Amino acid sequence: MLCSGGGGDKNSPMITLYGFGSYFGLPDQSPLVMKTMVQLTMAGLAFDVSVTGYMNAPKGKLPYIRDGEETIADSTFIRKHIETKYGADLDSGLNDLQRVQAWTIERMVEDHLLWAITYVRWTRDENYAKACALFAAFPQAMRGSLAEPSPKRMLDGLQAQGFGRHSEEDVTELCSRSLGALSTHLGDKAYLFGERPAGVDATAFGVLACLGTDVFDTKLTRKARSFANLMAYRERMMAKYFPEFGASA
Ligand SMILES: N[C@@H](CCC(=O)N[C@@H](CS)C(=O)NCC(=O)O)C(=O)O
Repeated sequence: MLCSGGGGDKNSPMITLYGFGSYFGLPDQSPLVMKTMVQLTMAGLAFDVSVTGYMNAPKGKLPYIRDGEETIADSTFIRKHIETKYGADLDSGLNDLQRVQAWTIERMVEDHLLWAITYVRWTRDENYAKACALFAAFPQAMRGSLAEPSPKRMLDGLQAQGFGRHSEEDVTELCSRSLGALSTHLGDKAYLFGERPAGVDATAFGVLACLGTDVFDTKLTRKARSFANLMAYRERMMAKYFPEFGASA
């Protein structure tokens, strides 16, 4: 798939973004791959998406990108790369305090709320089969040892992070605090820091896109979908960056 950044044509499409692919009505099943898709687009960079890179992921996870001779793993380092190499400041409209706030929000979303997605997909009996179907649907190039051990790795990750030790009620309560903080911060603004999206909007969108799909229906996802301004924001970001996925994703 060739994606053209909204800002135009700063480079030839020499960047390849390695993702999982489109599942569950989303541009990619991974919030962090979607984050990077949005950030590349914000930077005006054209890119190809490949779903064949998982087995070669330098840090064992996606996303990573190949930019000419360089390989950069991890969504935060990818952002640093595109800002450094292409001079694109994704927080250009933000003052110093807002930049700090944006980083704080990003950590809350990425290092806390994001785990709710893993929890919802891999610990709920009613969702586990759907999540496993994801691996079954992976292209041959992404299979190998991946299809079997990954669910276990998700559960091990949840144990290490902590959500795996809590009841669904407790995880929902913890995530409600972060969703509430995000919702209050957003208020009635179009994006987290005003009328223009900043880098952190890509992160928040990726996670809300996943929590907002009705493919995985749990107490936690219903809670997430109850934040009307966050869901409207999710739709706004989807329409802006992935119009082909429309309002129903
Ligand atoms: N800190 C990394 C985290 C990447 C990450 O957790 N990727 C997940 C998908 S959202 C993954 O590849 N999971 C598959 C696995 O662990 O096997 C980043 O920001 O890129």
